[in-house]
Amino acid sequence: MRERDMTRRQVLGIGGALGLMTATGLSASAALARRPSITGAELRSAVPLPPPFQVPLPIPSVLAPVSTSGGADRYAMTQREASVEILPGVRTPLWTYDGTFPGPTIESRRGRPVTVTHRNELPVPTVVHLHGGRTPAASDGYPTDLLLPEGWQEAAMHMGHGMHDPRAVVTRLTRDYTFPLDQRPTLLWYHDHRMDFTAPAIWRGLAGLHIVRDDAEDALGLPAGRRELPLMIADRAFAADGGLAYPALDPTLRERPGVTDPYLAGVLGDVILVNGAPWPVYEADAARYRLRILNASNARHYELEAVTDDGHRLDLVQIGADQGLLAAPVTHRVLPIAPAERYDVIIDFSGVAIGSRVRVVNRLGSGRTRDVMAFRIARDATDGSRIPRTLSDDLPDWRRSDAVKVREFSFRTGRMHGGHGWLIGGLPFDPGRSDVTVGLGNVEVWRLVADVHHPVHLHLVGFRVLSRSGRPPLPHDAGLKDTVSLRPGESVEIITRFDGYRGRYLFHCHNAEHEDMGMMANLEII
Ligand SMILES: [Cu+2]
Repeated sequence: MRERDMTRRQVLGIGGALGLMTATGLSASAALARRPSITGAELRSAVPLPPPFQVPLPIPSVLAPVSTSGGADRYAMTQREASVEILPGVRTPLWTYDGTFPGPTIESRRGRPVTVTHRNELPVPTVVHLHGGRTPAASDGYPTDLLLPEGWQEAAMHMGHGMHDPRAVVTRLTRDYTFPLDQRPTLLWYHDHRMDFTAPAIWRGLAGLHIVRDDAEDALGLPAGRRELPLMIADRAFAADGGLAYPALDPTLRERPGVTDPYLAGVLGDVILVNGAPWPVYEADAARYRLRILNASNARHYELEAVTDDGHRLDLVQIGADQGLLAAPVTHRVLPIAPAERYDVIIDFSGVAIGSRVRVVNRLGSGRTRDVMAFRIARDATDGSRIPRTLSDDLPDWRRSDAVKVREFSFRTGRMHGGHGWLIGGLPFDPGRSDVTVGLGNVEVWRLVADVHHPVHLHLVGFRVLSRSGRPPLPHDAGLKDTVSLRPGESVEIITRFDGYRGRYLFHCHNAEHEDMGMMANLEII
């Protein structure tokens, strides 16, 4: 950050969400007591927006491997600029994986390694992280392990507020990421994770899906094939020229990180995209569907409901969490989903009148952001699917007494390099600092304490939620998670075993703007 900017921010005394609350006359504690439903500020689009439920729901294409020899699959992907029609009749320049948003989906099998050769033809360095992957550190996409574009000058490389990271492994033009995928089957997603610039890079389009399957899950009889739909939900805003609006201090994303002051708590858009289409509609059979839902938004939270034309809510039967199948189904009427969380949900349209609609709405939205997408129930159908009462029997059941250590981390606003930041344990991220060192195989309990909303993500391991502010977990905390939504003022306990691989990993807030403004920490497994 440059001195001129730091001085300006000091003079304004901006404190992000808490500063804004103070400015409106609320004390921080009063504001937290009100539990604001949104952390962040909304950008308004400058182009006319289409009516809802007109654009068909796209399904991201599945990438074909370039080779499948030796028990492993190899893929190749090019990161490049592309002009894509998101709003009907409007061309939007994006940064993409292979020319599409979302990027192509990778379908893989548990325990069968996948190597993806990424080629960077974008104008800036990138980093690929497979969110939820149990991945050796060298392929986990540490934020300074940059993949440089061909012509990038080292001297111009921004390294996080002047920090130097001697452990960074930097490559040029291409890089192989290898994923063993020795893990429970689930929906993962890959996205950019570059130091200081993750939020604007994801916003511009660098996100895609990666599904892991296994024989046991295939044998359950869940809805499959056309009746299994991935749903990547993300909000965006559009500028007058059709490009994506984003309040970056440096729109080239080359040197100066950060966003303008009103957006320090997070960037929200006024257009809700599902699989890259605005408020889409899907023509469905009157049958069960398996919805693999991902919130790929930078900062927007949702509380999803499925509402019929005559106003009643359909059950959302949760069968899986971030890290795979639950032990048994959990039925919701309203499903909260924070940035980076995934929910595996069965919805049954068999009782819905043919020709009518089921709208998926966000109870936390208002105006246009209340709608997400719709299903039009187009035809009667036979349905051989089922929802077994037992879904899996391999969930870890770590006990408090297994834990060799209990740690506490605060996730709070604060000062960073003379400006506004978001801090873990009072500190902004520094790749050169060791924050947490854990012995391989150790079980620990972590207590995570929040000021505003912070969806906290651990790399490498899944965890279970033990408690929320001293009370039992919520129904949607079931199963194995890799991202937990801390609500304003809340203290959440999680438990995990740090197994898999040794090396340098991360934990961080997945409000992507918070992440870029310091809210990450190093997790060293030895
Ligand atoms: Cu956060």
